[in-house]
Amino acid sequence: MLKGAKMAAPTGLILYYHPYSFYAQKVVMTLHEKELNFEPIVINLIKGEQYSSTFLKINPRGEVPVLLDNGKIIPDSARIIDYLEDNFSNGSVRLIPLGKNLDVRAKVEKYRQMIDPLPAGAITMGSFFHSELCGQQKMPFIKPIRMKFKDAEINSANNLRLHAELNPDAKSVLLKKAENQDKKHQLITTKEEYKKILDSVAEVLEKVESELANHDEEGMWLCSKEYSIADISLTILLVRLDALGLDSYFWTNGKSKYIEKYYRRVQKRDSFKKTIPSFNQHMAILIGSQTPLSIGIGIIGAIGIVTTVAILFKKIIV
Ligand SMILES: N[C@@H](CCC(=O)N[C@@H](CS)C(=O)NCC(=O)O)C(=O)O
Repeated sequence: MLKGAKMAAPTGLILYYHPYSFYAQKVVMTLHEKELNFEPIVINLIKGEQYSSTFLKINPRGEVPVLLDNGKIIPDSARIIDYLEDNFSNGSVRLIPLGKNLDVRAKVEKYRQMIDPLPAGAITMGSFFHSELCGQQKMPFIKPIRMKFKDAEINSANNLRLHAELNPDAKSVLLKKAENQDKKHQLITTKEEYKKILDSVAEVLEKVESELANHDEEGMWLCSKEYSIADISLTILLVRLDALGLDSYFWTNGKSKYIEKYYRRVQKRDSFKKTIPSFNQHMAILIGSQTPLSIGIGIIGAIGIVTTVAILFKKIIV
């Protein structure tokens, strides 16, 4: 049994996740929006637990999120969200409006199809190689973490090939992933290519801004008065861009004032507060994520992070 695994909550749902995972955040927010109990199990991506042979048996891709419903394994955020919507909507909130308004439903699907394909991993990792394009990076992407992720990105393809040799059952999946990783690395480390990725985000956000600007009713979210699955995609995208310091690239300082307003509003939702770690939670996660080696180097490592965080605190949390 994986470390931290406990008995399932009454729904029988168990979620393997990490609080910083972009894709896991979408699922966590969906679960909270639908007010579904679940047992969260953290797979420590910073320590590389996703490639433990135990976890690779659950998901040979070595990725979170993965949902377990009474033993049934469902990987991939989009599949999980659809599964929850299809199987857990009786008596709980629907995030894809059904029935009466086909236009709304089509719009939700349209925005989901537009936002979800944006490459969150490439956007995130690329920002660590082109910090001149970013403004103030925020939690959790403080300097020691950015350096750690950058190193992990540089070593990722080799690491995948190593785990492929060690885990014959996951070998072909991991080798394919390593091949894709090589291509991704090439793209994100080339500034012109990374800018093209940001252009594709800008294109989507322009459509979102004009949708929000054209709402003629009060209290509208992206597609309707009900917060939908398309809103979850948009919310988590904005959270990530903001944390990477790309908010100033895309929407702050009057660049996209409807998105700016939307982002302020969505942060007040309960599900947002339960999904996106608070400052104290960040501290606990970052300290808890130290590898045995850095703990071996001494408590200095932890103190270093706490101090860095404390120094950055005033700059970051404004
Ligand atoms: N298509 C998958 C992507 C999942 C994914 O890329 N998860 C990342 C975290 S955001 C991960 O687990 N990465 C660990 C790794 O690849 O080593 C989904 O939508 O769930």
